[in-house]
Amino acid sequence: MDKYGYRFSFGPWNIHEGADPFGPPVRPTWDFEVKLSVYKELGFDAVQFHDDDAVPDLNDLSPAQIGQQARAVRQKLADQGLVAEFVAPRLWEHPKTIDGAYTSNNPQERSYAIDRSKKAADIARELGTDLMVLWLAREGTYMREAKDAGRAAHQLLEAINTLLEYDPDLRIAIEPKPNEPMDLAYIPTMGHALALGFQTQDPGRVGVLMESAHSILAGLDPVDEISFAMAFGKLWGVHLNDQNGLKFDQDRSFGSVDLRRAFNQVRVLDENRYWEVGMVGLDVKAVRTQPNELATKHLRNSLHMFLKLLQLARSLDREAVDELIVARDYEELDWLILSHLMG
Ligand code: XUL
Ligand code: MN
Repeated sequence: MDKYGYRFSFGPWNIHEGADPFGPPVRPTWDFEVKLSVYKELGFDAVQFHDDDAVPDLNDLSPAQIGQQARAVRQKLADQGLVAEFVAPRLWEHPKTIDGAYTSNNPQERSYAIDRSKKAADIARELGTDLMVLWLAREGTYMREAKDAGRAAHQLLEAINTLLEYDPDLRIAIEPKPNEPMDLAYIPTMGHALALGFQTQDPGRVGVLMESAHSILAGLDPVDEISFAMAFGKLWGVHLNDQNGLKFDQDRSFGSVDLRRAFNQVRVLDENRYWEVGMVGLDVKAVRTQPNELATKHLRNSLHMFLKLLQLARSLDREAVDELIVARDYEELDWLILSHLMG
């Protein structure tokens, strides 16, 4: 399979048991090793990690034990010809993160979040990646009066500065999302994430990760979110997927809801030579109805969709597009794109 220089990744959570807020798992859990064994055959090159995907129960382990376990995971990756793309601290499940992590109203809980993130940075180093992704799951409010958004912005800044100081080689990509689990999140869009990054003590080491579903949930077009971040050289990761309107975060297969929007995401990534800066991450989940033995098809479909849309992006008649733009004949442009997509 020719991947045109692009590298593809997903996380162990993308092979999922199918639980939702109203029902238990419907598929058995796959061992981590079994998950690793399907990456290559599906065409993937790299693994995305939460800190505890790599080192389960890390809160109960000493730094030496964490190091040892992370090194063992690195070996398992190497055995499969895989690498780690990033590590993300999981700051949303522990009782100390009920009221937020870096922005909790409780100072001990804020320190827990920082300590946990430092451990995630250590794991990233052991896994051989310099990239940390920060999805700020619980930084936000259910009750507007419970926290102060200005103070929260400074707390987030301080947390990122602390991590940049802790590991001088670390790069941090902030993954914005407007809601879920929070009612209102503090870093809902690319603009918020970039503004925060530019204020840090080492802006050259802070970028963003764009997830299609998150942009759509914010009422924005992922295509413009990608272009905005790439205009400043800040798009260091993507979570391509799809989303059917303003409802729960669906993580649908890439391109399965809006083909034209998916085409344009691939087109702008390719026009900006994304293959030189980052991997194509696919944060997709099989729908709950999918039988266990067929529960990797969403990954296969998403990767193939990217490659098919890449061919369409590269075979688009650019001269014809430019002529229509000059003529301001945008209706004909509309038709040209639709005809190109329909083949
Ligand atoms: C949550 C989400 C996460 C992050 C990684 O919506 O997208 O999977 O991508 O922590
Ligand atoms: Mn994501």
